[in-house]
Amino acid sequence: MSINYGKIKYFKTCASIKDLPDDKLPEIVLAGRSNVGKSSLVNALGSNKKLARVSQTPGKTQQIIYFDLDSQAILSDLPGYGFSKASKTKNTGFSELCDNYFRVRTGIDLVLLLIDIRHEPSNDDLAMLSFLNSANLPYFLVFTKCDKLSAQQVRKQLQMMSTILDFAEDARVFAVSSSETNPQKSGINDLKQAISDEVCK
Ligand SMILES: Nc1nc2c(ncn2[C@@H]2O[C@H](COP(=O)(O)OP(=O)(O)O)[C@@H](O)[C@H]2O)c(=O)[nH]1
Ligand SMILES: [Mg+2]
Repeated sequence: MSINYGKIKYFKTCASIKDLPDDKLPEIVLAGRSNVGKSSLVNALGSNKKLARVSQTPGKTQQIIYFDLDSQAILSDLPGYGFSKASKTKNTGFSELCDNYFRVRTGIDLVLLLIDIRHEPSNDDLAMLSFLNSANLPYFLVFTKCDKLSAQQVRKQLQMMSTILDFAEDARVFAVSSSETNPQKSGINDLKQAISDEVCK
């Protein structure tokens, strides 16, 4: 079995931990700072720029937005961490909703941790990665906005990232572009295949 990405549909929006959907289907979670490109990635995966709202204003959404992936999995777009000072919990940089999510949601099959290829990872990114390592959650590292750099710069940044980020040796790493103006959407097909392999195995 593999996922037909033409069949991604909007499913549900949740503003509180209380009304999460049931977790019968495998779940893929998108995590990363506000503005890193989570919504754009949903649209790139589905080749449909209207699926998820791409925002010009960082940190606005404090909601979890669910998409149905061909009735084979659900994809959860978590609120971005790092901007929403008002809802920060004391001990972590995550928004409360994002933080609580990983506590209550026990059946997560895969986390896509998105990091902007151009910038050094933030403390929140490091905290998130360290959490994923300690919780033993399967994850892919997805470096976004690669169209903003040359291929050579992308390679250089990936090398820099590998010295800063403590990721598992066998962790899968993707360098993608979800830009609407970049018809190649580089890296997206590899990522689609890898998600499908991971979730449908
Ligand atoms: N050039 C380029 N811009 C991107 C890419 N992904 C996202 N963006 C832009 O980054 C901004 C934030 O994107 P969005 O998907 O809303 O990020 P989110 O807050 O993580 O959901 C928007 O202006 C997007 O157009 C990409 O791969 N390439
Ligand atoms: Mg978004």
